[in-house]
Amino acid sequence: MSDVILADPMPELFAELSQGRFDVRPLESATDADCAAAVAIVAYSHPVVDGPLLDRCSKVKIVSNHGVGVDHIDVAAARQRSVLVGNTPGCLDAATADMTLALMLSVARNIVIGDRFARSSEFTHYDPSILIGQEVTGSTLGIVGMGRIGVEVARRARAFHMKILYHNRNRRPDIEDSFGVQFASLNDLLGESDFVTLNCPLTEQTHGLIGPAEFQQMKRSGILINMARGPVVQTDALYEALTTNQIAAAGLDVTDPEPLPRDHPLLQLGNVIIAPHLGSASNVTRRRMMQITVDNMIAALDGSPLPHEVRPAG
Ligand code: 8YV
Repeated sequence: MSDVILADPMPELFAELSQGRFDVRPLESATDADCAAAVAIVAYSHPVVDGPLLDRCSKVKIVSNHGVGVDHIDVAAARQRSVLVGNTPGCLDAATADMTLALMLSVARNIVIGDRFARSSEFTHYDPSILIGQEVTGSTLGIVGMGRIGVEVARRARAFHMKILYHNRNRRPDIEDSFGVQFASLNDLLGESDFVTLNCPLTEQTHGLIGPAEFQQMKRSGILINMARGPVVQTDALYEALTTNQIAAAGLDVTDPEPLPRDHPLLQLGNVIIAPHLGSASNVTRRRMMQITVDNMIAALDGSPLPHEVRPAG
């Protein structure tokens, strides 16, 4: 009999890359029998994997996360139960940075609203006075979170001749010279940037990082891009900032909650673009992510070191 894996993300790709070796049961609706039989959990960024779930899964050796962010996994609880945790760093940096730029450009240059207008019956003649956006080239970009993805965003922003500020837990002298970026306090970054992009992980320190005081600090013409996790931004404060001209617009790849309730007022605003968490969603990247997810899982089941192991913070 093949080993039982509790998994939800991309079942066909998982089966292909794991060569159909495993008997896969859904994680989100796992029964006690599924849990008791499982040797691994393949998680992704939503369903919570915590101590009580792991207690139901006494044979599980690894939680292999399809993605880099592990804020939904209680890594310390896994460690206490001798369960390994794996993730997929590195392979999704380019795709997520591409999406960061895509959202910046789309918000700044009215791509979504322009698309709706161009398809509508109202578009009867070319008018050079409509939908005039903000110039991206030569403007100032503030990157919050200068990890691997932040670095890739900076690399792309340089091609747009942007002045680049960054804020990070630790200063990164290694990249300040090579990428021409300048370290700034969060307040200075917010006050000076035309675009603020969030590319940090969700941690205790970044939970609710952008709230009323931070929106007050931003330029009125400022554009916020959230590529991190929804809870890094306080949703009510974001709505307030967008409706009282504290900031000009926002591009959100993630929201809190995700998805927003279908009647949430944020969904009615014309100055926000929302993507359904597409940061790493390119064909090449999703395949690489799944390959690493499978490699981590098989390594743990074979008792070998994980290609990418997550250890508890601290
Ligand atoms: C994925 C992500 O969308 O890597 C992450 O942390 O948020 C994304 O790349 C997610 O993990 C879905 O599997």
